[in-house]
Amino acid sequence: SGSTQRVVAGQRSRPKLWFILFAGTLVGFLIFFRHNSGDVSAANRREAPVEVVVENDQLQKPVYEKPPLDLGAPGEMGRPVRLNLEGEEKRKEEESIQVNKINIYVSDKVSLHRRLPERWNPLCRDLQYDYRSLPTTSVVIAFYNEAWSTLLRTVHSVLETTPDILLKEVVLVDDYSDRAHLKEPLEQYISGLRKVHLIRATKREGLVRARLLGASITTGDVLTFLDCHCECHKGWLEPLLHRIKEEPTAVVCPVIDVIDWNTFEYLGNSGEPQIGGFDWRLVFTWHSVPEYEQKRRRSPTDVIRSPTMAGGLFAVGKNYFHYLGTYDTGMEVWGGENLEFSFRIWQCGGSLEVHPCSHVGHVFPKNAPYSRNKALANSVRAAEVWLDEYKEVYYHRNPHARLEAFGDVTERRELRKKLGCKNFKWFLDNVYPDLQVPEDQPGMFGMLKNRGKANYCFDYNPVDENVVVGQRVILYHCHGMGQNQFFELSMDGEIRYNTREPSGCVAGDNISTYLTLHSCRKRGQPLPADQKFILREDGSLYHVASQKCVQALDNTDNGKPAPSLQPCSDSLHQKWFFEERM
Ligand code: LR7
Ligand code: MN
Repeated sequence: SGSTQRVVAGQRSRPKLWFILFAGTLVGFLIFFRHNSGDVSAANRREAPVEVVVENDQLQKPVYEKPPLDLGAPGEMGRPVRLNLEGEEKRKEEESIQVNKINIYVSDKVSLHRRLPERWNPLCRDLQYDYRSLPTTSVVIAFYNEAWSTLLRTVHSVLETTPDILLKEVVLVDDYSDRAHLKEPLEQYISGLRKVHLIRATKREGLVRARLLGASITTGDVLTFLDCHCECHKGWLEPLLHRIKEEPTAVVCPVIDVIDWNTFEYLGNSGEPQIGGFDWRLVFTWHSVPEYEQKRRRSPTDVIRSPTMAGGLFAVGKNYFHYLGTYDTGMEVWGGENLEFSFRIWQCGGSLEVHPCSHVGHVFPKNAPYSRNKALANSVRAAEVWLDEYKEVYYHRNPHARLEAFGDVTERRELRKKLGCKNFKWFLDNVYPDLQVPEDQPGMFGMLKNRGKANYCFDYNPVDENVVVGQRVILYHCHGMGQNQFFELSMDGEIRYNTREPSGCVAGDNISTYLTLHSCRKRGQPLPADQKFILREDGSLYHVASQKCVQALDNTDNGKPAPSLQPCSDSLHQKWFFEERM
């Protein structure tokens, strides 16, 4: 900072203003425009190019400056707030958690203008931007029944970290909330904030249509979406806009840091960020950056390609967003749209990236604050449009999904055709080669059932949901719901647990006799000897390395029935078969 740049004023090219019309569904809402008519016309006036020297510092000025730093204030610089409450105050705190699934009692104590600890790679500090040539953006924030302080901290953090010259407006979209503070008081409050608009849905639209409603009144070149409980770092926006200017078909996400729902501590670090993936239930997953991607990048400040996005925080060129078909408006409330959009971006010729120099914090609530039961139908829509033959792999692991009414996806399939998008196999091979692709050969997947111990199945129930490998495979009453009882025998002889990601493979050893889930080999690697099994004609499941057979055992060391490696015999307890059934 402090550098002086020579820039040519008035040279910036601006696309025409877009006002996108959504036929039918989204009519009749109220729009509150504040203080913007002057801005818009001024921005469109074209002056003859004159070479001027402008202090870059001046161009970096945010819409609002933060108030003076008070280091003693609760939560300042992202520090945790720990209150030892009793009696009435404790009760209030608990109630706020009950209602919001976030500790709003604590959030209310934290300044709406607090500063955050630096979290980007220090090399990011050296990146220079020509502010006049960057595209402008509109920030769209949809909310449903959000608490006051988390919502307004989001708004203030945008206004206080975003250079005025880059921000056209912040559009808040009220997705038909029913809380009183979001009515008149919110209108009152934002009427005092330059560049902030509020638009209300007249029925619950869900986050997809709510975001589109917000996008429809934006005037910036780039759309930047945020959740309504975020905090942006100084410098978060420039890398996103710069990348989109450089590559208009890139959709770029910030690094998403965690804000603790209970203490409002700002977590996250300046190391390599994580990227997005998914498992075969179409659940979003986080991954470390794969080696091939690290090799492709030339600097720690280069973007990181990501197969998928979490969904809430990203920037996309407005024209490109429309070219790609915005969102699937048949998706309701929450879920699925992030993977659908990710597949679409990649398969239709764009790229999805995380910029390591853009950091935004997000409050992950204690648990879901509202019903998310539309997520299944949304995921089925995504699968039906983008997965081709791999949708069977999804359905095998989510038998219930087949019964879900997902509506009509004809238009989305036509969009795919019109854009000439690539198939899902291309996506798996080229964008997400680390994902284990199940084979699902007939008769070789589903519940792995024992013939002797009737109605008992292979089951993997890790204590820690996040650690997919490392623990013992057990036997449990067959429940037929897929999930923990879904296994697959690959052509090479691995018993794979690939419902979740990363996948696990069953391994046996001579010492313990029990079976454990280990990491599967990487693509192209040889099969570890202890992971090879053969399901023989007679139903015996032969472990090649130990030359033993898998037997259903009741009297195990911990009393829980489990498969165990025993000398091969004719016992029905050594006979197994796969069953695919709900
Ligand atoms: O009906 C609704 N109407 C809304 O306007 C439901 C939600 N919303 C709003 C909501 O107020 C919020 O601003 O939409 C936004 C997202 O909803 P959240 O915050 O309840 O979702 P989430 O953070 O739990 O979920 C993540 O996945 C969602 C899948 O549909 C969305 O893509 C969210 O934007 C996304 N959030 C992020 O990517 C932030 C990082 C979390 C992760 C992983
Ligand atoms: Mn969220």
